Amino acid sequence: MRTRQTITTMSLVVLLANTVPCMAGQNVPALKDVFTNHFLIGGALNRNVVTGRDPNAAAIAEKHFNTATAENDLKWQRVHPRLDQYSWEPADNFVAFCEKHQMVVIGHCLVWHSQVPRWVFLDDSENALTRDALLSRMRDHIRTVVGRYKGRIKGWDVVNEALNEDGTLRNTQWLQIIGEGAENKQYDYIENAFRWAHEADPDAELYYNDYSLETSRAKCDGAVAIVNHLKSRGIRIDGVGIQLHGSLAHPSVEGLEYAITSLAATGVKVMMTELDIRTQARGYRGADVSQVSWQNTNDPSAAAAETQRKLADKYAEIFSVLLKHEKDITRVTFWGVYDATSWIGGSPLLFDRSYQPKEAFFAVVKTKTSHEGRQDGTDGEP
Ligand code: 9MR
Repeated sequence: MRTRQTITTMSLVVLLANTVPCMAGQNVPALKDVFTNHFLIGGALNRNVVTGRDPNAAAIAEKHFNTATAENDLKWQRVHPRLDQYSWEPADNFVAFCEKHQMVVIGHCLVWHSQVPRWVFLDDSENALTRDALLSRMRDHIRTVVGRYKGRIKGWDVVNEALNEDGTLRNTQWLQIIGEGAENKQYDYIENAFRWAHEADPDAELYYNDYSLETSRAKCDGAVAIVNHLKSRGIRIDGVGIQLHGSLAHPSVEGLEYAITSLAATGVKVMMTELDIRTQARGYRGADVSQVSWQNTNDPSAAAAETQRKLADKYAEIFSVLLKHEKDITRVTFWGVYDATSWIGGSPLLFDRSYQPKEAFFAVVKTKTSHEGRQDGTDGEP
């Protein structure tokens, strides 16, 4: 009886040992190893991944990523839903997961016009806060959140998506109330956010993060202006995140190279912080989730061989550019772990809905071999 039970248990172990690795794509090289001499490789993690409710996704993350970003749980609305209430558990779980798996932890994000509760900008009578009151609210939030993870979160997206497509500052409540419409104060909320983040954790890296920097030169120039402004005031900024929400048709090589080289020329690190490539040919192209609906994310051809080939080609093109500019690039983070975790629907990541590596995964790995081939004068073949 005992022997039979042992055999049954052993068969189960063998079965699981064969299933789980296969589900997590264990027989393929780990992306973090492939790019170990080039840049960190990471992903945005959601609650299911870090709490074990999606163990196959967690297995992909553990194997392939050496850095991770909280997809949502450090956003103001999630971590600080009410004036006197912080909600730490999900963010704590995220940080603990990263530490357990030796991942560089990235905090996203401190000051953003989206996913921020209404109360933040209102006083007790529901009137707009004064400039000083909003500054003090922002300072408390930054001190509390950055302070809690001092020494544990390596880098923060301090200000997220502050720019319009034409490179001017977006007319958010942060700008309206703190900037007071005066030109000389327009960068004021950004300056203060970076200053207070630095005070709260002097060792943390501080980033400005935005989308479409690789498609709009004017917007990229706006990001360059932010960096130069902060530097001219002696305020710490370590890097700029190019989110890189791409599509099968963009970015162009020229657009991506323009963004990388012009940002790097300011002396900051450049990182791809939210990489995905939407497979839908039509529909909304930006990164604002409020514009995304079932109609424009539904993609009946997502799994088609032609779509997957185009996806692989676009990823390969992007990674070739990233490797070419590797001296300026410190990190490449995918916005999700596998397709079912993506905000955008379709088939935008390297692992499909069954957790299997896609053609795009192998195309990305191959860019490394080709890059090394180019460097040592061979064609990259073994
Ligand atoms: O992927 C995120 C999605 O789950 C959220 O609903 C959404 C709103 O908070 O944010 C998504 O992530 C965004 C990121 O925080 C900032 N850049 C654009 C990303 C995609 O919308």
